[in-house]
Formats: sequence, structure tokens, C-alpha cells
Amino acid sequence: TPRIFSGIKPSGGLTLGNYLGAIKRFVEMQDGEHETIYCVVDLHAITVWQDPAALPGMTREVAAGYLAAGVDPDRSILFNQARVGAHAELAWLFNTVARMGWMNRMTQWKEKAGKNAEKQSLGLFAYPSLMAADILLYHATHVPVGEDQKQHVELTRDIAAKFNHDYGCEFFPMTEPLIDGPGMRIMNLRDGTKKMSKSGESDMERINMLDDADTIAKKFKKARTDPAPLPETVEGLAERPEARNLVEIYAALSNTTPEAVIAEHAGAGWGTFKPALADLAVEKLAPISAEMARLMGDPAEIDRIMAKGADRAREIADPILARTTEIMGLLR
Ligand code: AQP
Repeated sequence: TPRIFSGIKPSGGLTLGNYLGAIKRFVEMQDGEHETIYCVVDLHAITVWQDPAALPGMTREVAAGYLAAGVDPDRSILFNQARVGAHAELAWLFNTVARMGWMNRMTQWKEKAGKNAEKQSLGLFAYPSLMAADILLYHATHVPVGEDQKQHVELTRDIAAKFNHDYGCEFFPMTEPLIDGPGMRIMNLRDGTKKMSKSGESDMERINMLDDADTIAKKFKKARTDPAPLPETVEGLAERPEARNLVEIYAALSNTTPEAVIAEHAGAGWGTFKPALADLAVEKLAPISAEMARLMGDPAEIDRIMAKGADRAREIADPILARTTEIMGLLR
């Protein structure tokens, strides 16, 4: 059966970008032909410093976000990565397959490490190797990711191909990235050329899934835009990253296209469009954030769900890891 794997890092509060670019699609994919496996990738989060006192809460928040948005733990496998030891084990094996040069070429590494590569953790450098392990541990056929993660999925295929070649087998599949639809790249509200991130510097840059209605309204009101009103056609958004971002957010939230949003709001000023966008965001997010808050009030229940998901994940992962070590000649 086709199988989907995807994950979200518990590296801060979930944003509207995580919702529109990931979680919302994860929920929809449960209705397809695929088996769906969704992970809270805590081992990825710790590639940059995470306060051990805060990490459990962030991990549960991501799980609550999945559940509140509609991930059904009976239909999907939902768990956190640290509960399934095979992720770290396979990542080590892949560290011996992947080449330094491949990692060096990763755009995300270059962006995150900047001029300070020497000071970064070895784990941040090897991040794509762990990501390849996440995916290939389940022989996932498809990975829904944002545009920014496409390069890592290509590297996953390189690792699979090199493993199969070096060990003379056809064991790991060639996983395909799934990238489509609006909302694939939600940008920062203060700078339309940067993506909206959990760990961005200022809270005003992002809408958090747990923000209340007043905060959402305030953040959209203060969102940077140029002074011109909305154009008459989408072509008019070409050189206007901030304006385009707000139109795309509106389109993604209302399950329509930027063309349809422009058709409805052509010529509108920001004083009209921004409050309409805020109302729409509140309408879509409020029920989810209320359910997240309810779930987070019972951490033991979230932990029970993730532990059960981890048991199911291990049933798939353990035989694949065992076969991998056998192929490599490791005695266990
Ligand atoms: N701005 C975004 N627009 C669309 N999709 C996004 N995703 C993240 N930001 C946007 C998608 O969310 C999923 C989970 O991402 P992640 O948590 O594993 O890592 P990330 O992409 O690095 O997310 P953040 O929020 O930017 O985290 P930090 O700040 O910690 O690095 C992925 O499918 C991603 O495409």
C-alpha cells in the first residue's frame, strides 16, 4: 500500500504556516488511499538548543495540534519520534551511507548555520540523514512537505539509491515528495520574503494556532503591506510579496484560489481586507485552538495516544531496521 510519512518539530508553538502547509493537508490525506503516519519529530528539534523543561510541553502541543485539527489516531499512526528507538538507529546507519558533500550542499543547512557552521551541532549537519531514516524506516512512498523540504526528500532518495547500490539490493524505495495547492509557503507577516517560522525572532511575524481572536486581529492589522489597494488581477501581486502572502493566506483558509480571492476583493483597501482576513482566520482557528487547549489540559491522555501510536509504529519499523542491519552484516 502507498504510505505517507510526515513530521513536525516541537521547536516552538505551532504557526498558521504549520497548519496550512502541513497539518490541514495531513488531515485531508487520511481520506485517501494512503496509510498515514504522522510524527512529532523531537529528535530533530534538539539539533538546536531546547530547554528540557519546555520540550515535553511543546511536544504535547504539536500532538494536540494534529489531534484538534482532525488527525484521527485510529486511522493514522500518531507518535513522537523519541519513543521509537529505530529512528536514531537507522539514522546512524545512514550516516555511514550519506556523504559529507551531500550534507554540505543542503540549502537549509547553509541558511541555518550561516557563517557560524563551526559552532553548530553535528546533529544539525546530519539532520537530513535522520529525516531519511524517518521516511525509509516505514518504506514510505510519499512525503507531503513544503517546497523548502523538497531538497531533503531528494537526499533521502540519494541515500536509498546508494544503500541499494552499495549493498546490491532493492530494499529501500524511491520516495516521492508531495507538494501542491495553496498555502505551501506562508510568509512572515513583517517580511514577505521570509517564511513564517515557529522560532522566528518576533511573535508579531507569525500567527500561532493558539493565539486568541484579539491577537490575531492585531497581528494582521500590523502586518506589513505596501500602501496600494488589492489589484484587479493576480498578476498585479507579482512584485508585492506581502500583499500576495495575505491573499494566499485568505485563499488557503477558505479553500479557494488567489484568483477567486482577488475577484471578490479587487480594489479593496487594507483597512477592509485585513479585518476580513482576521475574521476568517479566527473562524477557522478558534475551534481548533479551543480543542487544543482542552487536550493540553490532559497531558496524560496525549501521552497515552502517542505511546499507543509508537507501539504501532514499531511494528512496521522494527522489521525494516532488522533487515537493514542484516543486509549490512551487523550481528544482533
Ligand atoms: N511558513 C510555512 N508555510 C508552509 N508550510 C510550512 N511549514 C513550516 N512552516 C511553513 C511546514 O510545516 C511542516 C513542519 O515543519 P517543521 O516543524 O518540521 O520545520 P520547519 O519547516 O522548519 O518549521 P518552522 O515552523 O519554520 O520551525 P523552526 O522555526 O523551528 O525551523 C513542514 O511540512 C513544513 O513544510
